[in-house]
Amino acid sequence: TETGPQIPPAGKAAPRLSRASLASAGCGSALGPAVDPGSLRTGMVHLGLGAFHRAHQAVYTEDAAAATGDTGWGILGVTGRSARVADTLKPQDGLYTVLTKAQPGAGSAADASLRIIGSLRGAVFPGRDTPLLLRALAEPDTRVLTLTVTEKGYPRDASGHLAMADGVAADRAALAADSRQRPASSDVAARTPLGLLARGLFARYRSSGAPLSVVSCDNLISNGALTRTLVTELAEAGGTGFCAWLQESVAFPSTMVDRIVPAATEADRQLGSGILGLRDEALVVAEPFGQWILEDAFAAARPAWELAGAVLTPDVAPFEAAKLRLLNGTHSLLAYLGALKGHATIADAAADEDLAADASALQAEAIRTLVPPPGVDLQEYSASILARFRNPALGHTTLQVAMDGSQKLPVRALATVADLLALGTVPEALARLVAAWMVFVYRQRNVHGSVLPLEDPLRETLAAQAAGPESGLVDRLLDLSAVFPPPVAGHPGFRAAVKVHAAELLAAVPGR
Ligand code: CS2
Repeated sequence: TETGPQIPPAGKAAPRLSRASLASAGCGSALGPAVDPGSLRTGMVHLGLGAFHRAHQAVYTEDAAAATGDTGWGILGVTGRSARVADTLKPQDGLYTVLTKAQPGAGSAADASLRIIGSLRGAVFPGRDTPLLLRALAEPDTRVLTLTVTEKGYPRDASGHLAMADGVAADRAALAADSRQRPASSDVAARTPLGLLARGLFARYRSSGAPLSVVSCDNLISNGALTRTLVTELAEAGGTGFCAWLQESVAFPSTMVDRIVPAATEADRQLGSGILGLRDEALVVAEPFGQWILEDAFAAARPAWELAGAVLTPDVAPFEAAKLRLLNGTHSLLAYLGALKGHATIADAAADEDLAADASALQAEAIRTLVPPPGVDLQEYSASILARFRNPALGHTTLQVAMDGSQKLPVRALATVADLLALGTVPEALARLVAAWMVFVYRQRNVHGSVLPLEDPLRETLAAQAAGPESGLVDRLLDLSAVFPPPVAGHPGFRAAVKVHAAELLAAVPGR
């Protein structure tokens, strides 16, 4: 091994991104932000301050503000289970960069471009900032609340009703306690995003009562209606007056969001600081493509997102179904089959001819269940999705997409399976996806014997249910009613198809 002085990489020596460093570096204007962060007032709260929000809604919101000159749409971002992102953004005054990575050699645009975003005006953590957040949600200037809290952030049972998952009962008790105080002033920390939302809405009901729109941006079927149901069921603890106000004054438009946002690496941060001359610890990476389709059903003012490329439409459902089934379903297929086969990234999996054939077959099956959204050719849409997956610059890992399969499969694959079974077809590519997930859960290794960690909120349940002889694996996992709806679990033809694919994959991936 080498000895001698370690020379820090150039990127590490750069000063940290902040409003002051940006002003003195004089590199601002060309790279953004497109709005003067100092002029923005908070008009929007966002729950789930992960990379996806920073590369999607925050960018659309900034572009809308730049297009209109409206300074009323600064964002207060709320982190999930840890304070880390809030603590990273604080010394940067909420500023961060988006590193967009195109297909190398595609078109004339540079392969990587950087943009500074200034629309995030605060970042807080419910574990210590719940009282501040309840006040922010009560504030009449806050007119929009967006959420990206992932599939597991919507605790629901198989029929779409509120499930008493970890923290939900505590949040319900806290809401009941809030409702017994005047003014509502509980400083107990919220445990779940939905709990925070219900309590924030209650604080609003008790103060101004001004209308508000709650905009779910997660990959779920009818995400607006689902959010309304779950919040309303939680809100019962706040009393009937509150429930009536919710019904009248809070809108829950559905939305479809799309942008591939892989986890940023140290190499990405160094690439960014090479371009900017400043070090950004909160940099996010994204593909060039972005899409946002929103149901035009708001209760109050909203940013002019349509001026930033978003589409407002009366019915999001066909867009949402096409995206979930053709993009996310295929993504999961490449993630599980790819991870098992030893492919580290989605791009590598998509470049594997066998897997590409499986991906196209899954899309062909899914298309049979879809109504084309207005102006969309589903064949072209499918092909464009596979081209995006093949972008090697993204480095999107198969393990990142493989995460939380128990929450994702019902939405992006099993609803499609149920529709096809009802049409009298047993879908082979979808059966292969289900088998790949099962073998991923069971083996937790790839064909080379390397460990594939299982990250899933149902990890323990899955491991316990999978344990046992190989021959019964498919039957044991199909019994999990939290994942497999009865029409899928109970279909003998589908069960048999999954068994054939599982046997083949089990033979290819060695056991311990
Ligand atoms: C992916 C999505 O991680 C996953 O499950 O399928 O995050 C996907 O990248 C986005 O939905 C693209 O819009």
